[in-house]
Amino acid sequence: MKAYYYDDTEGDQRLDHDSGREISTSYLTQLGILYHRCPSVSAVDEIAEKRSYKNRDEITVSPDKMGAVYEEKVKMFFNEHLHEDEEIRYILDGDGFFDVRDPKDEWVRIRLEKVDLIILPSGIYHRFTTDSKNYIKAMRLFKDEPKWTPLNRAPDLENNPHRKSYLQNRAPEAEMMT
Ligand code: KMT
Ligand code: NI
Repeated sequence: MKAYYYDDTEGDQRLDHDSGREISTSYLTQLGILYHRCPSVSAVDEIAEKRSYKNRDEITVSPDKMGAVYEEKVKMFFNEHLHEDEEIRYILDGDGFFDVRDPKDEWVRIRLEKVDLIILPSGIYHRFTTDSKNYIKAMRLFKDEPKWTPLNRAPDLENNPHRKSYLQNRAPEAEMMT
């Protein structure tokens, strides 16, 4: 895992876009994002157990697996959105980027690779992309039913209870940093 500010330059979303401004894991925590390195699935099982995540599936995002719709899917994952539930992803193979908004509305890019597990809180604006290798395999954890309806960014969403609760619970220090 490596986190840094996105450089906001033109160019394919799958390029690194590394501004060189690095971000610590503790800053991610202030944004409400939890990161764990899980060398084995038993470490994932423990986290799942603690948070009552009973179910899981696996997704492979690659042209090989998805065929012609791959490019379309990758663009779709990159639309800025939030969910009314946590988004937990455990990377089984390959790598990819989760971008999340900081309090100044700048993009923070989180590079994930095999054995990385991330928990995005509900209500945080984010997006996902594969990198230039175009391959990631991830485990998706969910409580009862998969509930990943993306709510695309819109002014109205500031009234969404999950959005409000995220903004209220985010560490106040997060706004002072950067
Ligand atoms: C998501 O919610 O954006 C995804 O599931 C993307 C693939 S998981 C690495
Ligand atoms: Ni999402």
